[in-house]
Amino acid sequence: MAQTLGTRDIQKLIDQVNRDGYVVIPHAFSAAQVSQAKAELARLSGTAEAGPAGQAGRNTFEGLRTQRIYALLNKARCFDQFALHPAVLALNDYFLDEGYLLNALHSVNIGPGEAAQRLHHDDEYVTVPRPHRPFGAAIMVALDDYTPTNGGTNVVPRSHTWAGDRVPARSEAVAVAMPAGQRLGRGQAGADGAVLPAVDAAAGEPAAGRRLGQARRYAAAPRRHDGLQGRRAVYRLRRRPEPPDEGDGAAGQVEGAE
Ligand SMILES: O=C(O)CCC(=O)C(=O)O
Repeated sequence: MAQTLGTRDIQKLIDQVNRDGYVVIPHAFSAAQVSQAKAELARLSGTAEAGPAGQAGRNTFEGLRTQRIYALLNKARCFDQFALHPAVLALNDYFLDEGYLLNALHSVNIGPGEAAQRLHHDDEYVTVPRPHRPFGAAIMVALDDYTPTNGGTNVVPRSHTWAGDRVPARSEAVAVAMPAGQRLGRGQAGADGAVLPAVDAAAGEPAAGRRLGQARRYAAAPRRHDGLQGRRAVYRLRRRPEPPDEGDGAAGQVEGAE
C-alpha cells in the first residue's frame, strides 16, 4: 500500500520545499501502481499512440536517446492516480493559486549514453525577476530506481532563493536518489519527487542503465475576467470534499480536456 500522510507530514513537506526548493515524498505509490504504469507504457511504446518522441527525443532537451510519451491522461486511465496524489495536491494547494492547471503528464525513459540535460527551472518562460513565488510545480515519479548513474534527476538545492543572474554550476547539482517500488521492502513502493520549478533541475547523465520516470507539471492558474475561473482548455482537477479527520486520503478526479 502507498503511504498515507497526515497534516503534520504535509507541513514537513511544505517546510522542506520552502527550504530546499524540492522534496521527495517517500513510498508515494504502491508496487502494484508502479507495475501497472510500467506495463501500460510498455504497451504504448512502439505503437503510433506513443507519438512523435516515442522512439527518440527531437532535440537535446528531450534527449536524443530518451523516449517520451506525452499526454498519458489521453491514453490510459491508470495514469489518473498519479495526477491526484493527495500529498502533491496538498503541496499544490499551498504553493499555487486556486484553479491551478495540470498542463503535462508524460513518461521520460532515459537510455544508456544519453547526455545530461541542461539545468533549467520549469517556469523559466516567466520573466518576473527571480527569486519569486512558484508559477508551477514539476513532479517526477520514479518508476525505476533513480540513481546518480542512470539519469536520476539532478537538482540545485536552494536555487529557488537565488537572484536571476546567478547561473548554477553543474557541480552545485545533486542527484536525487529515489527508489522505485519494487526495490523497497515491506511491499511499499515508489518515491515521488516534487521538484518546484523555481529550483534548477535537469535529467542526469546516465553512465549506465536506463531510467523510466513519469513527469508532470502543474501551472499556476491564469486569471480570467469572465467569471469562469477554473474552466480550462487543458485538464482540470476537481477535488472531492476532504474527509473531516486528519488523515488526508483526499481523492479527486481528472476531467478530460474541455
Ligand atoms: O527527467 C528528468 O529527470 C527531468 C526532466 C526535465 O527536467 C524536463 O524534461 O523538463
